[in-house]
Amino acid sequence: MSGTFRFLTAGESHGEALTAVIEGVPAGLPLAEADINEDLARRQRGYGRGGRMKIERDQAHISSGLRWGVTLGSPIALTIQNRDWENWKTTMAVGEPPAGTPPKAVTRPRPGHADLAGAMKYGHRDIRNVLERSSARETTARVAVAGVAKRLLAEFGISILSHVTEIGGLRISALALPWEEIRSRAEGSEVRCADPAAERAMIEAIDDARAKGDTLGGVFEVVALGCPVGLGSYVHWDRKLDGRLAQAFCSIHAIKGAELGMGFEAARHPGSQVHDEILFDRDAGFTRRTNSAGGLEGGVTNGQPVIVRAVMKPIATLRRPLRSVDMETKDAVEAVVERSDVCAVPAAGVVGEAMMAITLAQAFLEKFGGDSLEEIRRNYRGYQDSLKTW
Ligand code: EPS
Repeated sequence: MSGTFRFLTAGESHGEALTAVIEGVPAGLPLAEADINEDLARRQRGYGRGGRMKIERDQAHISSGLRWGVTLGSPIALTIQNRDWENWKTTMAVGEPPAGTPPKAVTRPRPGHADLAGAMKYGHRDIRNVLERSSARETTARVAVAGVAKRLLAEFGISILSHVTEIGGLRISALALPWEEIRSRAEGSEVRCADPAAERAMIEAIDDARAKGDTLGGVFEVVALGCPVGLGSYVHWDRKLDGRLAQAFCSIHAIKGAELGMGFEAARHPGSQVHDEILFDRDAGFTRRTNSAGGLEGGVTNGQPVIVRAVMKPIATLRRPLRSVDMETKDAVEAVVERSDVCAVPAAGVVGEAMMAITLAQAFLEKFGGDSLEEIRRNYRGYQDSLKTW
């Protein structure tokens, strides 16, 4: 929420709509709802999703901060309707409780979900009051916000891609491919995986988990191309960009860890095999032989692609539920079964792109910020020119 590009989201999973307000978008940025809607559609796809995605057709409606397709510098408000709301109007009414017998309270918490801790924290006797907001449906609003961040970054040649590297313990082989090839393969894959052999195995594993009433997690990788040197800082813990990215990724639902560049693998090699040797070329300037650092040294971007991988745990709603305890009766029971996905790792990759875009847009505006796109462009150009004579 902090930083130069700030946003808040609101909305329950089966409420009327998701809403976001974004503050800090410069004036003069061309922006259309279509810039946002493409990523909303990408987030809805992916083999392993459940029935809900057949109902929703997520589309952002922008209601402020734009005039004639260009940002004004004022807050941008956007809304995404929940089509499923039609089926939940009574259960999720914001006004008076429904007449007659109310919908039964949810009292059987799911292990791995926010259900029990959330209910105890907020004093809710009906877990529905927790699960509606803790649902990953909220990521729809984040992806919409990131559509604006991505639009801004694109003005400066920064683009973001993602691909799935592991589902249910099945990993891709090493891919010695250009990033653009990985991007286009992932976009053409039902599990957003660039390795066709692994893709087939992942799809089988998802089918198998579905048949068993189980769920699967995995790992996705997000890569930002075209970042200038110097986003983030080494001078304070809360300005280090690697720390900020880790926080942003771990804030995504069901994410249990994030690694940067070589990540945990760096622990298994000596320094001589980990650090990226520095080269100089008259035309290209400073370059690196490798990118184990994932584009970040000392919490600062170094001009290489910024690479983050995140691990998503298997979804907590199991069709063959785990044991739990009824919050009211304290009886041993099976956890509640809500309609859900078998595997949402492909979708989580798109959400990862969103958190990368938002975090980079914040860092970008801290370094080059101005009230208008033109002002930012001047700041950016001046800095880039200064580096040429470095
Ligand atoms: C979710 C449960 C499912 C998922 C949902 C996340 O929703 P429902 O209970 O309506 O079937 O589909 O994800 C989304 C709605 C979405 O847009 O990603 C949960 O409990 O977290």
